[in-house]
Amino acid sequence: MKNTAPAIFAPDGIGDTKPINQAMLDWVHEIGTLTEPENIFWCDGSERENEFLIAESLKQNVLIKLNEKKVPRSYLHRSNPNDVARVERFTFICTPTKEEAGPTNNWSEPAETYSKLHGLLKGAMRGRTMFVVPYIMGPPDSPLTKVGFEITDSKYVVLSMRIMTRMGKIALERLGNDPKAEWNRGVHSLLDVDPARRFICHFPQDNTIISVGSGYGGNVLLSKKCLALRIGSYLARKQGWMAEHMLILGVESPEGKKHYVAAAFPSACGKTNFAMLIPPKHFKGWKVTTVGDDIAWMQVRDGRLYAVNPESGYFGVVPGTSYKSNPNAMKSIARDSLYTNVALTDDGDVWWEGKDGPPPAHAIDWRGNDWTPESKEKAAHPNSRFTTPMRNNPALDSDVEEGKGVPISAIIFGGRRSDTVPLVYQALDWDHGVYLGATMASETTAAAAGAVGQVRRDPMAMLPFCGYNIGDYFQHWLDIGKRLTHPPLIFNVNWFRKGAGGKFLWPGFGENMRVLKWVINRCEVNGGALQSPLGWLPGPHDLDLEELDIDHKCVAELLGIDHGEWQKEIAEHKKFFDSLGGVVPQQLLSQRDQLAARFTE
Ligand code: GTP
Ligand code: SPV
Ligand code: MN
Repeated sequence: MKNTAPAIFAPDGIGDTKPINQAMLDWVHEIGTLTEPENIFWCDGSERENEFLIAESLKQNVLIKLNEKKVPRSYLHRSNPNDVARVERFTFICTPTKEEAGPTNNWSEPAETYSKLHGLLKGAMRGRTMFVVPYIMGPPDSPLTKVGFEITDSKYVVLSMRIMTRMGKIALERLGNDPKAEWNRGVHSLLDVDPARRFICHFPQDNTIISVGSGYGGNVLLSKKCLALRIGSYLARKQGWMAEHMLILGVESPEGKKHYVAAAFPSACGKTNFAMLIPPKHFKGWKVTTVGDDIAWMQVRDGRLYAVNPESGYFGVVPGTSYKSNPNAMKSIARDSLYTNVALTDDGDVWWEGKDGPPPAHAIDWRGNDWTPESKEKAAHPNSRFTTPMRNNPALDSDVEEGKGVPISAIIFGGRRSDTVPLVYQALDWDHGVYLGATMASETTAAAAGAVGQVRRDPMAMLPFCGYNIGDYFQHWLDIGKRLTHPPLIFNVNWFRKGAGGKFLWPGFGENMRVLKWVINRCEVNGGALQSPLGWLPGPHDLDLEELDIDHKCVAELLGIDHGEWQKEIAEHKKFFDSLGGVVPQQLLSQRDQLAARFTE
């Protein structure tokens, strides 16, 4: 096997912080015996360690240093061109039975899968360094917070984990020496980055993840989609909480009243942008703050839903990010950032499609080839990403470290739909809201390998991330509702509806504040709405469209409900539920009947 990650040799005092927990040490020993690394590097998350790893990564061309004046302390990483996104086809939930994984997951039998993966891992780290990365997910004093360890042979993974999680000593201290402590075991090896030997496997019953053959974020930062969502959702159901693919934002009115909102949009459908929204001029005195941009862990407290962000950094889509669309993201990634698969300019800066200003006359594209504005290829990969600490976000919410979480007033579902789905509407109650989530659909994006732009059902934006049977997941949502005396109101949004000319009808980005304000008004019980077959819809004067240059006709189109389109949509709901083979709770089936009936009233 080609050595894609040659060993590094650390001086004394770096890479030697061994944990004291014997169960942990035994596991590392076991994986070491299997993978036969040249040496073991025990990470402590320190500044000194980070500097050493960066220096070694530069030597091995894992990273390219960017111009210190333009983007201080920031680096470019180019992935293998065959490895630029999540691979849903090679992602498996390995529960003891197929039923537990359910109809929407790839399942494979645990013993067989372990044995296959151990075969692939045998001797896989020869000539490489095995890094042991301790981390926690969640604010240090949250009862939901989890300890994880990731073993990896990738320096890029270690450097990314230090940004994305609370990494190092904090986790060793939390783990302590209890041999029975609960912690997640993650094993990652690049192998030779061959798509034919690429598998991302989850063993929820063992709190274990094994990922091989990839170096791309969502496949290898095992804290994120693998632990915080797939294993997380499995644990959440067992333990009575929720692990969701949701951003969390705070919104404060000029009067100083604050609400928190969680929103589930599928991959590359606008979570990071919505979480960092800056209200337009007209909304003087309104303030939006970010708690999280991708994942929410939520629990019931005193009959309300409270959310924490388990992560400590953002792994965000780069293309389209500009001072016009998302100034807070631009400020966040102006330093201390890892860029993956963007273009490199001749003066050592980064560039991508949609960045402010004119394109550079010459650059090196994401594959390392010469690029000019005349080139047919994109300079940055459509799923190029930034990795940046949340501390860099000027709009970071002051309660981001609050262990009990922030109280959620509204949950918003949303997808990328060119037609059918209005800009915004509100569910009639919790169960109806669960139905909206369960039936939501979105056009596929570059965040996952495969065709782009195809409408598919993506319940609660969790299709690729639910670690167990989707029918049980729906039931869990319904059960949580029963425990809430003050449930969040539930909404559906669609920033992506297109007009006859194929152009987006809604300006989006900061202007989404107008929709958010209506949502908040509804939470405050002072927002007007009209009843429609779908639920509550803003009337022509309920949305604050002051100072927005938009046609009345556009607004009517955005809020319009086309009965023909909805007959088809309801038929698609039925088809989807039928395809799940009888696991859908009765309440949701009857929600569909009620929806269909409202159209005939
Ligand atoms: P993941 O990190 O994959 O989970 O993506 P995400 O849901 O955080 O999406 P993100 O905010 O990164 O946006 C993805 C793409 O959608 C980017 O190219 C954005 O520019 C674009 N986008 C985000 N918000 C809007 C919007 O309101 N309107 C339009 N038209 N595009 C948007
Ligand atoms: C997503 O695809 O939803 C992401 C990016 O947030 S990744 O971490 O790669 O999954
Ligand atoms: Mn995501």
